[in-house]
Amino acid sequence: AAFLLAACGGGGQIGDSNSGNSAANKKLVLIPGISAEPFYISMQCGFEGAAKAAGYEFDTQAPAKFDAAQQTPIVTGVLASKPAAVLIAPTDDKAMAGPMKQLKDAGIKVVEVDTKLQDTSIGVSSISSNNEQGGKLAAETLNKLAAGKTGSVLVLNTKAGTSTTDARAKGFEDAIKAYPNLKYIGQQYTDNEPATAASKVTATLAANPDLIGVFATNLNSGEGAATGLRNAGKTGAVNLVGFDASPKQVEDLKAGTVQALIAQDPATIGKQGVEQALAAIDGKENKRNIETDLVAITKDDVSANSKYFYKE
Ligand code: T6T
Repeated sequence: AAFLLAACGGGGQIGDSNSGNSAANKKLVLIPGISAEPFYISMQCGFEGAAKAAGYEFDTQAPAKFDAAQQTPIVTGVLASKPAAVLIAPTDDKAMAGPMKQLKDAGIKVVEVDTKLQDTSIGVSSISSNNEQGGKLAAETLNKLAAGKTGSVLVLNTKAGTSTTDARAKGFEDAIKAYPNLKYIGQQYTDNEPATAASKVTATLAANPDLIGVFATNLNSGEGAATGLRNAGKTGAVNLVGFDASPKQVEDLKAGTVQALIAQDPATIGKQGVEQALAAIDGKENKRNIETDLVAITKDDVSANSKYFYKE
């Protein structure tokens, strides 16, 4: 079924569907990194709006966990349904190459949205934030928040092999060197589980009582880090810079549990993904790499940046 997502609002009626284009193959499928997650829900809104406007059928199929072993059978199932194009956020920059190549070999156009493979020969286009720049922005923001104070800073990352969060950690690591008062104590992986993020923050605080900053590289690690700081009674004492802007993250920012968020523009990623898919289907030229907006939001400018808040 190709129902427009209720969360998107404005962009059509629930139950709208463009199925029935039987003459040509006019179907697009989106495969996000994980289901029921505000970043990808917002991306789905952009995807559905653009697909509908172009007169295409659309469908979204997501794994329950951000995990290549769970995303692979979804790709295989989509392959059998032979859509004209697939927009996909690969959950691993190497492990998803095989399944995605099967799509390409079957004549299905592949567009990478958000994350991408190391192998650049499978997708016709990759659309994402400049994630390395986002990591740099996080380091600059933590430095401003520290206001000259000395202490340790931690990166809470998700899973190694995720192109986006790896790039954010790298950008952060390179940039934090410019601030000698901020001692970088390395990164810890959370497996994209908020509970793991919370316990890693608590353990790091016990081992490093001088902790003054945390950069959480995505939504789940940020939501979990906020919980960890809350549990340890360190809200506000340790500056937390998160990535993404889920309703919960924005609430935490307003409440002062989180000091800054680096927000992305997932709806535009979904929309541009459709544009690139259609270009490939129509035999037009693709833009191989497309960069979408990033913005650092603090409590002071939260209302001015509401257009960046994600849907859920
Ligand atoms: O940060 C986004 C996305 O950009 C990343 O690739 C995976 O995590 C998120 O979906 C947020 O959970």
